[in-house]
Amino acid sequence: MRYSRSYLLLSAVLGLAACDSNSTKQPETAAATTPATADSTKYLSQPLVRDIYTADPSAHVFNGKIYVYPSHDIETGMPENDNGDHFAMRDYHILSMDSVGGKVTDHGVALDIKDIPWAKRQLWAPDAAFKNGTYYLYFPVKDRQDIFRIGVATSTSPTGPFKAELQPIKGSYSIDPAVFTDTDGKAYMYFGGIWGGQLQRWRTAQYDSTVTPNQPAQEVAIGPRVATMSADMKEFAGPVKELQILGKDGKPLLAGDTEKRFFEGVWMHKYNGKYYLSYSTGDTHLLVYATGDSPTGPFTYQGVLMEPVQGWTTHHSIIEKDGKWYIFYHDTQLSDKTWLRNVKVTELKRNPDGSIRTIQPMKKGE
Ligand code: FUB
Repeated sequence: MRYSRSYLLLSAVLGLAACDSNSTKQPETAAATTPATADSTKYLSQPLVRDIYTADPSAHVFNGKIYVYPSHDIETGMPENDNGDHFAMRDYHILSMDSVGGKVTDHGVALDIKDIPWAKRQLWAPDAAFKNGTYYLYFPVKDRQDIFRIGVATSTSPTGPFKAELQPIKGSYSIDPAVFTDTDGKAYMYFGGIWGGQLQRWRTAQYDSTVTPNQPAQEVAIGPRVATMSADMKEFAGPVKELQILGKDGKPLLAGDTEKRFFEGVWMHKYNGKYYLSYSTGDTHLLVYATGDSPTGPFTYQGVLMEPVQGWTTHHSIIEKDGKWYIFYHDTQLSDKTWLRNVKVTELKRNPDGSIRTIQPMKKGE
């Protein structure tokens, strides 16, 4: 992910020195750091929690209850750069609620980076799954070579604590895992993110750190990856494949089509037998979606799901609860800082043909 503009300058001007990178104290004062000028009425939805900073919400309904698996943003004082080094998260907290709009519980630390034997830094956007009495937490984190890999941890409770496997998932790379279990019981992991998410460095089976983030505009855009999960949900059962996303003209989206092409934060849901692949366009700040007839595509671009939020970009998930559909996402309402985000939820509405109505996360006139 990202990528600075004004914050690079601001950090330099303010001389933001590195503070204790292990500290988890500072974010606990999120509400207190809300900018004095913040006008909560300009946002479509309000933060789900205010005592910690949270981002990248992957929501699931387990046993009739909503669980949200977010990143836990913290202030580490790392200068902002295009690698996303300032997103130096160190643990996960899981949130739960009986219904949207109900009381939200923060269940405390569910997994700490110090308990992942192979991890070096940056616990980014996680996801979760449930199978045969076990809950699985999937997480991207940089290994000792500073290469993002995806790990898995298990628990008998949806809120943890989770115990990490000793090695990352074999053959995994890049960021933003999203695990989707189809109606036939087959599970798939979707993943990937360009720029700081390193996906462009995996053009071949070998990691190549020399590949620059920006792809030539005329090339076919790099696609998100998918792999089927093994029966125990801890490994890939088959090869990792690149997903094809086509324009309405049937041709693959190009790298220069930055308002439509995949950047990061993929999610899959199924509605009326169709597969909806949604993702962030990153540097153009949109959430968009494409549909297909199979969980592995090809997918055809359909349109914008959500207009830009306050903050550099957002990251989302989509669930159904009690006959309604909801989208969880984040913005920077509480801090106005790109690396200190807060998760939110709003209803997702469809047209009779199944197309999704575009959500405007800031109220009109703002
Ligand atoms: O939270 C770190 C990264 O920011 C995520 O992995 C991306 O999707 C973006 O939200």
